[in-house]
Amino acid sequence: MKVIVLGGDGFCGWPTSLKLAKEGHDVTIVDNLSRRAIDLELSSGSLTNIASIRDRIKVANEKVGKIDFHNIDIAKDFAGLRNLIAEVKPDSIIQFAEQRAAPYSMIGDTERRYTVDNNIVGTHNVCSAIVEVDPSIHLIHLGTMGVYGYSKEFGKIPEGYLDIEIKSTAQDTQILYPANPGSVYHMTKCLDQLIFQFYHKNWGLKVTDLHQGIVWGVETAETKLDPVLVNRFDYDGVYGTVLNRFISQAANDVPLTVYGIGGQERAFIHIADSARCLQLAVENPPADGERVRIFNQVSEVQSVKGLAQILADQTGAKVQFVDNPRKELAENELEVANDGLRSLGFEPVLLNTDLIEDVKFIGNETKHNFDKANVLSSPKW
Ligand code: NAD
Ligand code: USQ
Repeated sequence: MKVIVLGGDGFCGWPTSLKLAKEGHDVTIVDNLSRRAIDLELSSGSLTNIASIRDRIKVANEKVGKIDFHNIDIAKDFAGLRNLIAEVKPDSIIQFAEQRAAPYSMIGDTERRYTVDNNIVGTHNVCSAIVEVDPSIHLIHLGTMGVYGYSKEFGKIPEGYLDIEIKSTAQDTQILYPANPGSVYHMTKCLDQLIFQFYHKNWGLKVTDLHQGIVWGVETAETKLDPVLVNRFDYDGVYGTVLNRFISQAANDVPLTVYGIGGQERAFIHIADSARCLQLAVENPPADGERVRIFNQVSEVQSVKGLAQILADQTGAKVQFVDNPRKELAENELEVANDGLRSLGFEPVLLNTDLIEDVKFIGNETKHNFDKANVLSSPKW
């Protein structure tokens, strides 16, 4: 199949592009390299030494499969995006290209507006370009578990739609799960959902929205094929996500930074599983006329202090409880359905398996890039 991967130079997009190419799909990456620019802006960066996009593409074509690259800002260059879609004629488009860090979106006015402008306009441009060029193209969007808020208020979190009873008519129905974002970034993912509902209702746009949990790990079978293909790995207080931060901290003898009392439960998925789920979504599009399809792309639920304990047990790392810079529940219970992707063949890799390997890899390969000043760099909100 032909697949356009928007945001294909990023942490999830790069290994997904490699995986799809390895499986024989014809991949076109679109990226404006804004994430690399933010590395410079924040004076932090990937712990792994990521190659230039030019070198990545060259080696990927030699060792993995067919991958092409176009530098387009999908939020600012609508014509460029539309023309590329018309030229490539993809079966699917994967939309990773959004500003994805909650802390970054909460730094201040500039970052709040950038996150909204970039994410909402970019995602809307993709929908609009698809209906201009060919409404049968399957759009696969990366949403987030954060659209639901992380509570058990309505029981186990379903896949996008909540069963409800309307009291006045005693009617049973389903509604889009009530949005409950915890940051401007998460709010943009809630707004994306409304764009998809309308484009589906009016033009029959075929959409799969994947509400992904926190992605952890760094390497996949394909990124390991050559050092130039290595994936990025964020560890700082703005872009680093909790388990990867703990892995980098354990590898560098820094106490694990549990925010608050660590009672926050979140859903997790390994980077190789994330790429595998994208492959499943590409190869199994929704049926004609099916409503916006929503899957929870998660493997398991863990609490933050539980994760810290697993790493402490495996590596001897110390744990420190620091003031939580975020406005969020100090503790919550979370239970999440993931039947949709499982029904397509997803068999999750659970935590313990790769954890120690990742600590070793990060410890051996990246110590020279680890800067302690970037560990507690989150903004407060
Ligand atoms: P990332 O920042 O590493 O990658 C995003 C890529 O998109 C970057 O390469 C960036 O340069 C590009 N991009 C951003 N705006 C663009 C624009 N306007 N035009 C073209 N390219 C643009 O992020 P990631 O971790 O790979 O996340 C990818 C997607 O998955 C995001 O939408 C994110 O919300 C979602 N997601 C990520 C995680 C996670 O834990 N990393 C979890 C759940 C969901
Ligand atoms: N946390 C710590 N210590 C740290 C870092 C974080 O205790 O050093 C806590 C946070 O307070 C939070 C939890 O860990 O309770 C998760 O934080 P995170 O930074 O790992 O994840 P989050 O900000 O939610 O965002 C990440 C991705 C985002 C994606 C989201 C999926 O950056 O793109 O949408 O995970 S989810 O969390 O399921 O909504």
